[in-house]
Amino acid sequence: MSKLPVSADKIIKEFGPHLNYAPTEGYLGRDEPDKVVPTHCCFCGMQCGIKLLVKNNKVVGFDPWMEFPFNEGRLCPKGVQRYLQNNHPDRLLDPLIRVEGKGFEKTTWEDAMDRTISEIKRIQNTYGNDAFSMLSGVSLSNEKSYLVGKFARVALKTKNLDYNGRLCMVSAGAGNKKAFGLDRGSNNYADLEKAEVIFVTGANVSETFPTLTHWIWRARDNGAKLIVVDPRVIPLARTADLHLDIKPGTDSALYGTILKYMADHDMLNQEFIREHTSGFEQTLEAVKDYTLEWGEKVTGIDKEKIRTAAEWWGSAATSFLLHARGIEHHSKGVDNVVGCINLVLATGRIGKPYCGYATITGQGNGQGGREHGHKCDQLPGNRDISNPEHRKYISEVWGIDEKELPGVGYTAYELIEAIHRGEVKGLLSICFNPLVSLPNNNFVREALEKLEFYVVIDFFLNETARHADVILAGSLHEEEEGTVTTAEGRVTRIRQAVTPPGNSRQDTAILLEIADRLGAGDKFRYNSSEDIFNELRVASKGGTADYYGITYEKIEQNMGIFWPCPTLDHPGTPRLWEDYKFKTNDGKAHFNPAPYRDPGEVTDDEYPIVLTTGRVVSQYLSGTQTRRIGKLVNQYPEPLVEIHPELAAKYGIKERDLVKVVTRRGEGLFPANIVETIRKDTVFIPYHWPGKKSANQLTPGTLDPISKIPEFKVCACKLIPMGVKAPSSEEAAAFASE
Ligand SMILES: Nc1nc2c(c(=O)[nH]1)N[C@H]1C(S)=C(S)[C@@H](COP(=O)(O)OP(=O)(O)OC[C@H]3O[C@@H](n4cnc5c(=O)[nH]c(N)nc54)[C@H](O)[C@@H]3O)O[C@H]1N2
Ligand SMILES: Nc1nc2c(c(=O)[nH]1)N[C@H]1C(S)=C(S)[C@@H](COP(=O)(O)OP(=O)(O)OC[C@H]3O[C@@H](n4cnc5c(=O)[nH]c(N)nc54)[C@H](O)[C@@H]3O)O[C@H]1N2
Ligand code: SF4
Ligand SMILES: [Mo]
Repeated sequence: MSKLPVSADKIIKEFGPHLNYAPTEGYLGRDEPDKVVPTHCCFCGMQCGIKLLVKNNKVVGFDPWMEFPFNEGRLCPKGVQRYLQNNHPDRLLDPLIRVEGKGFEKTTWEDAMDRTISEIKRIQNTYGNDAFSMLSGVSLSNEKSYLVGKFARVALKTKNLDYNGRLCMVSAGAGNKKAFGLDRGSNNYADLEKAEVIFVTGANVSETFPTLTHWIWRARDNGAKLIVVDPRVIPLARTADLHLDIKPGTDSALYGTILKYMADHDMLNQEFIREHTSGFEQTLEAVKDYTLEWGEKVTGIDKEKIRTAAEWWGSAATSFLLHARGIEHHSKGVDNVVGCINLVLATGRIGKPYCGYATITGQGNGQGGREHGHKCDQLPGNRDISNPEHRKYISEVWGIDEKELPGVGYTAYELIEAIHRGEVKGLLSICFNPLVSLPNNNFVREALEKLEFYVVIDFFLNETARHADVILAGSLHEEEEGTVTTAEGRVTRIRQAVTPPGNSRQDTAILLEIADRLGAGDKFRYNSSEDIFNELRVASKGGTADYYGITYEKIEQNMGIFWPCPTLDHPGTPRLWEDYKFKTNDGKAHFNPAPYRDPGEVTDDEYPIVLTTGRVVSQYLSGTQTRRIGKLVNQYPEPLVEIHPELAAKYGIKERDLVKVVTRRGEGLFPANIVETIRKDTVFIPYHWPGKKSANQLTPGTLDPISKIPEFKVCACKLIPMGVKAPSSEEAAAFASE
């Protein structure tokens, strides 16, 4: 890294031509930093270790953190740019308030808080407590996630709290609870290293969890066979031994067919099934007609490929199965997850070295954030808000009467529906951008316009916040102490590198002040994040997600501790189920029947093509953070629709032609990206953009009946070629900046 001042040209290149960035002295100088803070990337569930360089209370760069055991210094394109946010010109530095006819104006904290408190009280006094709701997100630390759960129930006294993991982790969570009675990936990734077969389904690992690729490649160097299931030849599939090009929405048929084949060919671990599981007979019965021919017909995968997958999986001595949103974002998300788990249980390859199973957690704290009471039906420790014993325990920890503790509230999309029909009148959102990330967003926009009062806590003005009445300037990952739980289940320390800039405040301080001013201050007396963590430890004690034995000190000494960790002298649990004592009611792992059914919307003459949506490597979620970083924007400036050359030829579509993609809910214009790596009956659009570029204008509000996850991964569409070329990506980038 050069220590000489760099030219403005270079700065502009780094931040992108569309950002009118005035370089700060700290950045230009590249002097020795004042301090180097080892912490974690703020983005995905890998939570790679990174060292932030701080100068004059600003984050000015980074160094790799070689010692952190998971990523050993490696970072992906987002990780190496993440440091550009703390100091970013778009950063919210003051609270904003909507002034009729004028838009947003800066205001004082006192004014913003007065308005917020008086509106919360007005709405709750007029319509009842549940008419004020909260939506939250799991980029937040464990401490903040726990605090939000308590804040909604004890300070706002509302049942209506849900979180963005509802769009992400809930199918996996529900499937894992059904099968194991506990919701965590069963292994740390070190168990990949000597697995003989690695089965990756619905996970674009090289783009979405890039640093995990290394562990899979390490296994391949050791001779592992890699099976990848995806409608696209994703980068990982290019180095796979077998790629199953599945038709979106048909996963449960594939796993059922493989199970049936293994049963017919004596490839089951009968002893494990007999001793340690229940439900096998009914599960096998549900797939009794699933021949290879039937599997091929439903999934579109050549039956010989299905046979090979079943042979490899059925005969391996060690194996690891990984899945992510590709199988979970479905109205059959839970079925797909238990279908995968059935394959793991049928071989008994779990709870042993190099034998693993895991869903790959998406958001930074997607794992921890789904354990501490963020969900509408959940209390800390992954307890159940409708279970009388669980309610009693948590009420005692919180010092309230159990009768005051609200019950189950609406899930995220159902909450939007309740707002739309006028039942819920007020909303506080933190760390969530539902207008971009929820399905059918024309409907979401209508709902937001119906709110009587909407307050947002964020550090950037996201698209949903534009509909707010008050915006409270909150804090970034590196501006508060805390912990997160990585996709592996490892609880690690997030360290504060700088204080929030300008008049922005720590998220925690904002929530605590609102709680205080609503009259609940006595229940929220904390002097530090560690105080909150220590209460979380007690609240989680005895729950399935037990953090009681984890302390800040222990985390620091061990580079993280894997939960469950029930006592102070417990070392933590990197690999679950070594004792085969599952957390279900009968102590056994449960097979669950997952018979095939169609997705919520199937193709027909009017909408003949399958649309699926997802991600690209350089953008993150709704893009609020990554669409502000020039280098990441330049890498993939706008959403393209991926189309196979044969499908494109059928419509006369050429590379970068504008294509109108239409579904029953809306339409959008996207430049064509003609690629041989996608199925001929399917198109793919990444979803990181708002407004007219949003893929979620098109997606349906169909939900999984158990997890209530939206069906982002499959719907029916039609393509209308516009007969004109889209502007070049440079032109588009310049346009986007206007
Ligand atoms: N670059 C980047 N990385 C991220 C994120 C990001 O926004 N950008 N977000 C983070 C978060 S929160 C999450 S949840 C994860 C998501 O990580 P992934 O789940 O890996 O990402 P997606 O692109 O949503 O979907 C994965 C794959 O599913 C495939 N797919 C579509 N339909 C089906 C189907 O019916 N069956 C099967 N088997 N596959 C299908 C798609 O082609 C796609 O390649 O990524 C995390 N990491
Ligand atoms: N079509 C389609 N839609 C999808 C998906 C898909 O695959 N296809 N994937 C879904 C998935 S898996 C997910 S996880 C969701 C994500 O959807 P969202 O959660 O809506 O996406 P984010 O971009 O994370 O929005 C979070 C907001 O929180 C802010 N934020 C981040 N960290 C903090 C913090 O520490 N404090 C505060 N106060 N604010 C913070 C950011 O600035 C941003 O404005 O999208 C879902 N939507
Ligand atoms: S893999 Fe995830 S955590 Fe690691 S650097 Fe990339 S975005 Fe950050
Ligand atoms: Mo996610």
